[in-house]
Amino acid sequence: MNNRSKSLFDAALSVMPGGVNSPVRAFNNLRDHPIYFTKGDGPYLFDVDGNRYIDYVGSWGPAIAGHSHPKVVSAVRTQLESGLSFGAPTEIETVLAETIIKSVPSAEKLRMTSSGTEAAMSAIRLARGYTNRELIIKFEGCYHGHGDSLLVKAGSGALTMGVPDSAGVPKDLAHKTVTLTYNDTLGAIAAFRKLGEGIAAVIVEPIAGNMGCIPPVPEFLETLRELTSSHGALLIFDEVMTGFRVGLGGAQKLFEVTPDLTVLGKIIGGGLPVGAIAGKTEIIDFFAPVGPVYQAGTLSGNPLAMASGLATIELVSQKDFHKNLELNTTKLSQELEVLAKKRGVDLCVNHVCGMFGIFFSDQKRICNLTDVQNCDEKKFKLFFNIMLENGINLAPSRFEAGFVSSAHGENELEATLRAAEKAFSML
Ligand code: KE4
Repeated sequence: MNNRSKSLFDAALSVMPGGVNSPVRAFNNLRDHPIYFTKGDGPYLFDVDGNRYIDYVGSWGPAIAGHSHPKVVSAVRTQLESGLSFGAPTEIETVLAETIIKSVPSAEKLRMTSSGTEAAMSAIRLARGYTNRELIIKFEGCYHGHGDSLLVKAGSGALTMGVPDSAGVPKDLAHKTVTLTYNDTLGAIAAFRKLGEGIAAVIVEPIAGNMGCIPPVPEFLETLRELTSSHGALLIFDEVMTGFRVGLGGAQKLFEVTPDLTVLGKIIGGGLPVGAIAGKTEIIDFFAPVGPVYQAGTLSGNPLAMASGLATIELVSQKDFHKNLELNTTKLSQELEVLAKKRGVDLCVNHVCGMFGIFFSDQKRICNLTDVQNCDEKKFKLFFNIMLENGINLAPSRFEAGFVSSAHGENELEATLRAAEKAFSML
């Protein structure tokens, strides 16, 4: 039972829009109220009614070493003893920057922020300032935080100016963003043929994690790299989700495609507020106070977040960390498909190291937002609720990815598959 979650949500509804501080947490169209958690421990979350769940949200990615990892908690506690925030340079922010730069191929310098949104919107401003151009290309189904230039959907014609994807986004600004179809390599070529010299940057999730989990098709990222290089535009990889998740060097290392700028977040803060824009020195130095592109933040490089991020990156840097994560993510994904098939349920589970996407569909490959929208929403809703009632906490939206941590072991995978078997038999 979740009586206390329900009453807490009722109270929250009177003081916060939708009772939440981020829309996806509201369980909209899924359940009459979200679950309130009080504690995380390794692969588990515990709710206010004392129920335990195997967690595949992982705070949307940061908890890659499991919740409340002792080494992360101890690093934050030590930093805490010295104070929370000084609004001044600290050694630890340089140490984290050096650590990130060592791993991420595109990173020569970086600027810290307090969220992925801030990092993405600052990267857009940087690209526009560096190239002295205004057009941005993004892809439908990719999410780069809620900066105005990135809350834009495709206009009426494929290559026309974007239209706001949220109230409050000025039309004139939305017109400067062109939204294409993810994995549509030919569409990207056509866009550059038509708009080329006006394009400041292409921003893309190299593995899309905001419409389930959708890997790039062969040549998609490579073509974006060629097009941006040959037209004087910048290529920005939004690795807020994939950075340090799919490997130490992120998706850019996995696919051997090096962008000009990389947006980071989540894991590099280990659960505390963080974001970063990394890239070539020549570009990053366009940020104030060196260059003309203004960018700032009271808590940017906050020592607590730096301590948490550094401890987390040290954990993911351990030998075979990502190899083991990949093995478990593959096992879970493949077994889910086998169990679903046995029960006559059409299921496709896309996965890359540490992340997966569940699609109720007979389509063999889910490659873009339209494919995802064509999946069975009713089945997802039923599956999500049966899994929750059986102690498995999945992402509360079919447009979100699931996350496996290093704390998820044989027992947790088996328990998850048993619950899934039960759920498939009830769909
Ligand atoms: P934040 O501003 O939420 O730190 O980061 C925005 C962001 C940027 N880029 C990518 C690829 C992201 O996935 C995100 C945020 N991810 C969502 C989950 N899909 C966060 C969950 C939420 O919005 O509550």
